[in-house]
Amino acid sequence: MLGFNGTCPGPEIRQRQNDILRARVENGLEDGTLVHWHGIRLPNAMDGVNVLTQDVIIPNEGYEYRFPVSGSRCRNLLVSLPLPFLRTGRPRTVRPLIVEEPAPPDVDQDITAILFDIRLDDTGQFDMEFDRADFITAGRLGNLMTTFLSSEQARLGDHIRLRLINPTPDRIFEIRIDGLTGFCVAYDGMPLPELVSLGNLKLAPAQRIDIIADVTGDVILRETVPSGGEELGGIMLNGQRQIRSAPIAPLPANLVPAPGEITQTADLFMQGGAGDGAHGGFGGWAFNDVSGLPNKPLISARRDEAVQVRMVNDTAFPHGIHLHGHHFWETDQNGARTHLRDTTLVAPGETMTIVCVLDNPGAWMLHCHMLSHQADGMATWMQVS
Ligand SMILES: [Cu+2]
Repeated sequence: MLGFNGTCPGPEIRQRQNDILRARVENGLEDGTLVHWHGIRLPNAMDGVNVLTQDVIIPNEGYEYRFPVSGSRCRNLLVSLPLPFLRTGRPRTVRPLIVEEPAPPDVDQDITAILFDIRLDDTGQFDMEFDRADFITAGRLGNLMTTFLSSEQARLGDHIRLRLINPTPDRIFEIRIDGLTGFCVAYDGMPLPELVSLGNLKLAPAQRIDIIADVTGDVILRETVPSGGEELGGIMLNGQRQIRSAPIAPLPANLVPAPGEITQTADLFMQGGAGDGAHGGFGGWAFNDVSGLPNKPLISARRDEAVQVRMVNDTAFPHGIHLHGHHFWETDQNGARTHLRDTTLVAPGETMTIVCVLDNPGAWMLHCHMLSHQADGMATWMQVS
């Protein structure tokens, strides 16, 4: 397997909002690699995307990433992903990067929960087999699911923050959490203006959910679909504290510019997959009849333009579409803006229109975050000048 600093997932990085993050990457792999700082609003040159922003770091060479995290704009809970990956069947690896608020909410424990999905062979080793069929269906799903929790003990009555991250290549997690009474307070690092109840939770690859809740029993994460309750990990009770009655409040909002008049609209037709015909380009998946990064961007915008992308999923599989360097609004059927996210899950047959203020200059990837689909061509980009 690949790892950061000897482990997978790698050790957590914690930064305060507005701090400068400096990360010296030494490539000890046999292949070129990069680090992408998913969900962080950063200068384009630091985005870690081969072709668009940076050449790969070759074996035995290093590179220093350096950027502020990130004005008052970004409070993202996120993962970093070395590329390239997958065409060889090898996974990329991840580590959490937690960006703390200047005045974080008062909790007894701040726990990171990394959902994990891996395919092992019959000897228990990482399965290196490359199966073409995975890439043109739901992706390279594993046969072992678990959760890496930064703490596995809590007291009855503890007031905790739980940061759920789905850094898996292709697995959509549908889960519920027993033993917690509380609310979702942020999606993809963006505070929710209103608290959302803790029911069934769904996380596409690369999505994150922040929860603030009281511990009312053993905290067990369970898969709801498809298994109907398989245990993914837990936080066990080891005592009791006096239950406090402090209400849970929404986190203070991040400063994201509200969109003015929409100046450009683009359609993004998702195509390909098993059973579909061929499309232009190299792979089994395509956007707008091009598989792989097109020469021209989907949208070329001047800085601060508000744009809209209508994403049409005519394929037989769900896709989690991610835009780099920005967050965007999902919209409902009436066109009203709903949640700010950086990755949106679009079900088969569904159309999702997103609205985004393109206020970060550079060339930014827009791609399916099912990494098997991305590796097989489901990627485009936006140019902001
Ligand atoms: Cu996809």
